[in-house]
Amino acid sequence: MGRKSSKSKRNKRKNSKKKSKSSKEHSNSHHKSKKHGNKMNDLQSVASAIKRGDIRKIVWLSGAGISVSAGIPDFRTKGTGLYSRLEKYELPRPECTFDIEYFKKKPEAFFDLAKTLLPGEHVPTRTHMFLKLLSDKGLLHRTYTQNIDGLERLAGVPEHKIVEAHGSFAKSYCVNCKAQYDNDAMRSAILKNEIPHCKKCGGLAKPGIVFFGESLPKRFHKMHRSDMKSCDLLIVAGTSLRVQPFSELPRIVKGVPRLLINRECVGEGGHNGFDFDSKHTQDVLALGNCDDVVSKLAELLGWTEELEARCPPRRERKPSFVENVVDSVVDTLERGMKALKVF
Ligand code: CNA
Repeated sequence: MGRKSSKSKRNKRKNSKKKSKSSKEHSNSHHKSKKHGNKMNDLQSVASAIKRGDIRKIVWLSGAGISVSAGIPDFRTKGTGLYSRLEKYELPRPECTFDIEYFKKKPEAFFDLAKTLLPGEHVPTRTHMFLKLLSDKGLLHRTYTQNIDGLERLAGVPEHKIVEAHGSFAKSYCVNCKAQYDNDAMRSAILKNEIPHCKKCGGLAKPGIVFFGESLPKRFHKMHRSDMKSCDLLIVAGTSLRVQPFSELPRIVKGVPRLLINRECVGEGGHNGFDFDSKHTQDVLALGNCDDVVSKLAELLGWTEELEARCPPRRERKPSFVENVVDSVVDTLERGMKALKVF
């Protein structure tokens, strides 16, 4: 099945944006967990079920939102999302950057974005470290990520627990003859703004990330159904759930709680979409930044110290090129003003 961008029927909640700002959990006192026999209506009830040992097999689905605090913009957030930066390429649609047919004709936009997403330039976020903590506690069964930044691996989540649904930068190949392309050469080309070409046939080379129109990795197809059907809690974090088939994964999960952690409400409606309102639902909505929500969840679980111990100290942010230029212009002006005795 190819990767598709879907214009589905999400964001029906007209007020979801307003709510997202308030970073509040959605509460519904009628929610009842069939499997766990307890009300499942907020983070507290999810934490209590984990503490009681009712939840032991968690599947976690991620999107770009979990890496935003690492300094990697997501795609669709207005103003800061990567798609907003692509205007100069005059793409028919921003998604074309990741469209295999478009890439073959105009690879520049993709390689421009690739630089921002290249692994090795960023450190895992608090949310990644929470995933690692769940894994260390034997609670994480699997994480399916749409991200291509490799931050789950870097956080130390074991490889067998990760499904990189949209591939990764770990391997590169030629889109024409499919020969493998040297990964160091790919990295260096991306950093130097060069377009890499196959040494054998001269075709375009690209990293092994999955484009629209390409198949998802075999591992995804092999594992997702049994994982979704056997978990006893699904957590979905930092995704707009707009890319198929990934966006369908939460719909396979039935009869167990599903927790959505996101800045906005997504994935509602249709067959077994999220339903945070009906009295039979076991779906829990925690609106807000992933890092804040996982910190709260860790607190409710009594894991704050363990989470802190795993989180790297916050790095000093290096000033950007523009900030350096502005600083030096201000310095020069100040020196000039002093010389002229303006102040
Ligand atoms: P998206 O469509 O950009 O959606 C991101 C979602 O996360 C939106 O709903 C945001 O509201 C939400 N969000 C943003 N920041 C936060 C935050 N701090 N806390 C909570 N929620 C937040 O991205 P998707 O992942 O849904 O789209 C799938 C694409 C994006 C995949 O194919 C990825 O390959 C691709 N992508 C990956 C990266 C990465 O690897 N880090 C970065 C950008 C895009």
